[in-house]
Amino acid sequence: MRSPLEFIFLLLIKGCLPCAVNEDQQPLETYLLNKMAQSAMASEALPNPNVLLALRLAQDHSLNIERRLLKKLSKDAIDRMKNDNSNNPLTNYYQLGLSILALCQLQGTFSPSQIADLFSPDEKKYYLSGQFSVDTAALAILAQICVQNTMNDAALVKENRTISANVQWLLKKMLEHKSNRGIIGNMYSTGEAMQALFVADKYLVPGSWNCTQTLATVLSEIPKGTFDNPMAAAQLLPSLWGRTYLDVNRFNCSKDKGDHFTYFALQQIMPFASQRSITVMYTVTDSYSNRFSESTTVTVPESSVFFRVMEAAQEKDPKKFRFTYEQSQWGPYITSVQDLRADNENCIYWKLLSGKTPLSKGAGEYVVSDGESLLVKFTT
Ligand code: B12
Repeated sequence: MRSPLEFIFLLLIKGCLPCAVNEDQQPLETYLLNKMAQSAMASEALPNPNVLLALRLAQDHSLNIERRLLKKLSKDAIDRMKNDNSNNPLTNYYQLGLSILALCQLQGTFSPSQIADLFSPDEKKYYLSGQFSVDTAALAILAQICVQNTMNDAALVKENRTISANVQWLLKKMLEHKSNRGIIGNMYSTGEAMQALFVADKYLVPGSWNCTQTLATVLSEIPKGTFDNPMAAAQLLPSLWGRTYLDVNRFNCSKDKGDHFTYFALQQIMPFASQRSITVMYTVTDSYSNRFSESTTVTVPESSVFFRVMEAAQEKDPKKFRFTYEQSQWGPYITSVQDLRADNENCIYWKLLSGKTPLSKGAGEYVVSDGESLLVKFTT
């Protein structure tokens, strides 16, 4: 028998600190938190629910920033509903996971047996563009564990067993995509994957994941600017505190501070205005129905992003290189080239590549190099 004190101690370790940044690593986390909070306060920024979740899960809170963001989000949701007649169909399993997670956290009604079937092992559900999507698997685990935690009815043995089997399959697949530095999928899926591993730790094969190694690797990327995109920061931060989306309603750790968030405006480092120009090769290809393939070379200032290359090509020859985009939480999402539109429901989209390698960042963030071959490809 454990003493009550021992029990509370274990609960504290398990509930608040499964594997989290230590005092020495705190400046990295503070940098990211400030970067994200700064974006939330920028008047032109799209209000981002992931940012609000991350702020809520932080140990240091600014209730003032949270309140202002919540107000912006509510207004944005109403505006969207007024302007959108498309019913916003769910187009992938990541979104299904997100919706079920929200429903479960808000005590909505759902059928555990349908959820157990919905997330059954099936490669098609968890693959995007021919690649296993660790992000999708992570959300499916978080949603199912949330549902499982609400199932205290003894009659639900079968559903419980199915969910356990689904989660075990997803964990195995996810860990097959772990690099030897501890990255799960890629840099941008690792934060949510860590959350999934935290909540499903009872299903983990002992020794199959070294949390400290993963944490050290993602932390080492922060100074390189890898997570400077506020959405990337928001998806990573909760795992740095050892917390998850399942904690949003129930975290009440004694270390949490009410309104002591030391928000400071980050010094804006103005990028050195380079005089140098670089030349890149740019191609747009419809490899879905093979209607066109056009190439050109464009000259742009050094340190330009992919989007700048697309604009330069469009200016040079709008007939061949005209394109459209939509502003999203991750930045500009390319929706069409030469009027050929991406189709979310059928998973046909404009893919970004450098040579043959798909980019892990969007057009608004990927910095191009001299002599690089850039490709925008219409594909499934
Ligand atoms: C589903 C998905 C896709 C689908 C989207 C269409 C569909 N069928 O729904 C497809 C496969 C087409 C796709 C494409 C790309 N994606 Co994607 N995608 C996702 C995923 C798994 C879920 C997004 C989602 O549904 N969110 C929930 C809904 C409710 O929010 P939403 O804001 O409405 O979501 C929309 C946007 O996120 C947008 N979108 C999807 N991916 C990307 C990527 C970028 C850079 C932008 C600006 C927008 C965008 O499409 C979503 C659906 O409409 C995320 C994972 C994650 N952790 O966020 C990766 C993710 C956002 N994608 C990523 C990337 C890199 C891309 C590509 C740039 C890949 C490439 N080399 O071409 C392209 C975008 C190119 C372009 N045209 O601009 C990265 C972004 C990382 C970063 N730092 O920018 C993520 C985080 C995956 C990862 N771990 O690397 N994606």
